[in-house]
Amino acid sequence: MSDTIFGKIASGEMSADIVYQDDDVVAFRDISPQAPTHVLVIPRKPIPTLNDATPADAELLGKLLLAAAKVAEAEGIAEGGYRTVINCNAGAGQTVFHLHLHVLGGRPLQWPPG
Ligand code: IU
Repeated sequence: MSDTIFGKIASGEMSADIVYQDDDVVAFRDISPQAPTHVLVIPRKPIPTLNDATPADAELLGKLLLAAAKVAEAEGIAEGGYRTVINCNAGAGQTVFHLHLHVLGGRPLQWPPG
């Protein structure tokens, strides 16, 4: 499988504005923010889409969510409200095929999303 730009960010080969990282996940600011806070949380493991996650990834998927909550707290948006989004495949707008969780907040968010 060819490496994506997010794989290169995870390995340190490419720079990003990293706000949190540990052994399993990396969180960095989106280069084209759609809200005052827009952070992407990725697993270091290169899973292309949510469809490619397996039961063996269950703990890792939980870690993505826990990291998102940690980022929200650090960004000061935990109490005001924030949204987590995983776009799965092109029809949902996925453009980078390395699983990533968007963390968006800092402004009122509409529902449903477009
Ligand atoms: P999507 O769920 O695949 O649509 O989200 C990809 C996001 O990755 C999108 O919001 C881009 O702005 C963002 N991004 C980035 O932060 N840095 C990059 O080098 C690239 C895309 I390429």
